Amino acid sequence: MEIKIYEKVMSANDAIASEIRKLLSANNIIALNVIGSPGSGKTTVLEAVIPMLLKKKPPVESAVIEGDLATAYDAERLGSLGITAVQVNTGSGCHLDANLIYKPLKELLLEKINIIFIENVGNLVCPSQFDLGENAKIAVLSVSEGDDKAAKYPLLFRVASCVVLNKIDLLPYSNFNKERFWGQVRKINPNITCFEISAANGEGVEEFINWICKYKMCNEK
Ligand SMILES: Nc1nc2c(ncn2[C@@H]2O[C@H](COP(=O)(O)OP(=O)(O)O)[C@@H](O)[C@H]2O)c(=O)[nH]1
Ligand SMILES: [Mg+2]
Repeated sequence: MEIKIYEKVMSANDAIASEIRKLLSANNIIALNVIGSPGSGKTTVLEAVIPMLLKKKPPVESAVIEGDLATAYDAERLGSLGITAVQVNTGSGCHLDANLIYKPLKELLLEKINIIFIENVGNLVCPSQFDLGENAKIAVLSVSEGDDKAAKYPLLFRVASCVVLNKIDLLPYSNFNKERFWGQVRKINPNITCFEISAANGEGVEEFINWICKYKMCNEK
């Protein structure tokens, strides 16, 4: 019985996700769903990436939908970059679903946007289960979280197209074993694209941006 209710929830979500996909495609927009634990550096990664995308020729214009239980802190941080940043507060909800982002998405000036970043609620589990109509899920994990997290929370790494290992600048101060981490990631998803970056000092960010731009080109109508 409970399984039937769950299926109904998911099919309702997937119907809206399909509408979102149509809307994005009609406007030639790529949506990237950024998923990771609270504090892994999702917002800082976007703070590093978005201005560099704007410097591309021609400029790549971004907008952001921010998911958090409470506050508009992250939308304020990213809005200060001069882009449109919409905050969605879920109250007690541990993830974004398609219904939560559909209305804010429709209200964006879609004709002016090339990429929509969706920063999901900080959580390594639930956001992976929901299709938001995005083109790709991006997993952000940081050195300070420990090198065993892919093995312990495999779902995200199974559904993500790319993993960003952030806070690489902290490696000398931690016992994080990169070989162990990447070995576990590749065991779960051999085709996943991997990056090591420091959103704080910019190391590795250019390579990640090149992937985003290539991904965008490959997925344009
Ligand atoms: N040392 C270091 N700190 C970082 C890096 N990226 C983010 N942080 C810090 O980690 C904390 C959480 O970052 P935030 O972007 O808010 O994480 P979010 O909750 O995943 O959005 C902040 O204090 C950031 O300054 C990084 O690459 N290196
Ligand atoms: Mg954040």
